[in-house]
Amino acid sequence: MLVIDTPAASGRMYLHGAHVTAWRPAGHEPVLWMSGKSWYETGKPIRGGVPICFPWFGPKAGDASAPAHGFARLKNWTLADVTRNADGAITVTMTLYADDATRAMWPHDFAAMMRVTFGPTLQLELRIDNTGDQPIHFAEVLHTYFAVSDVRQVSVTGLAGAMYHDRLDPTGLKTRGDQPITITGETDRLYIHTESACVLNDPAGHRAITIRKTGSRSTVVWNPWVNKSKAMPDFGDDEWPGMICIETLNAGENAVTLPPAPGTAAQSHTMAATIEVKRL
Ligand code: TA6
Repeated sequence: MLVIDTPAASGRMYLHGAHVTAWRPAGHEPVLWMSGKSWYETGKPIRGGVPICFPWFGPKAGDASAPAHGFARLKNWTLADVTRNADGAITVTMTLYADDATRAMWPHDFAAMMRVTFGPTLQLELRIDNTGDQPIHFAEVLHTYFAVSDVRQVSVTGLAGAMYHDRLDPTGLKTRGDQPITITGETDRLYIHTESACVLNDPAGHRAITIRKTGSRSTVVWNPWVNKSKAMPDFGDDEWPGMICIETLNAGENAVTLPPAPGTAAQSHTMAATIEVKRL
């Protein structure tokens, strides 16, 4: 685990899953949520912060034995670089390459790079290179958990008019109305064809969190509420009011197809999110 502690911000990032588990810009309360029941074990995902889901999202189609949300968050990544920037922010780069274990689950060669800048904003960048000789098709998720005062009092703007899959009511695509999203029960929606920034308004927490993104055409909004929380052993039964996931991703209709580039520099795709906190 890397511990970042500078006048600009503090943070934590594990080699396990290249998993950011904390970010606290100067003058603010912690921005990312972590479960008090999280596992920190080989082969298990950390619960909270910014899990990286790759190369699939949710269960793997046709393989119930495969880990949910892919293998990236379960692998030990390699620390490639740590840099202090002119503004005092710290940039950490970690890498992951295909190996026999990943190829057994997903028969492709790839190089993944996760670059995170801990400063007055949190900058998350996931780059995937196709280092093989076949096209690759994948989903990728920065599955970010945000700490809120009370999820029943927050609202999310930025997704007005967006189409979405409602995991709780898979009767087909729905379209978001113009009203801000509020959470009144278990919520699990994949918004597609949207590049919009989202704003998480937390008036009781006296702050608004803005999530801007590039290279991402999908957004997920998730809160497990009561029953799903009880069903997750690494999620406290009474923790759900304190969190909401607003995830930056490419999945479903927006999954990525990356052609090979034999003999030249690999074809690559980069998805990035920048998180900023404003006091209300
Ligand atoms: O992104 C929302 C979601 O797909 C939910 O359906 C829920 O499964 C959540 O991810 C957490 O998944 P995990 O495998 O980390 O428990």
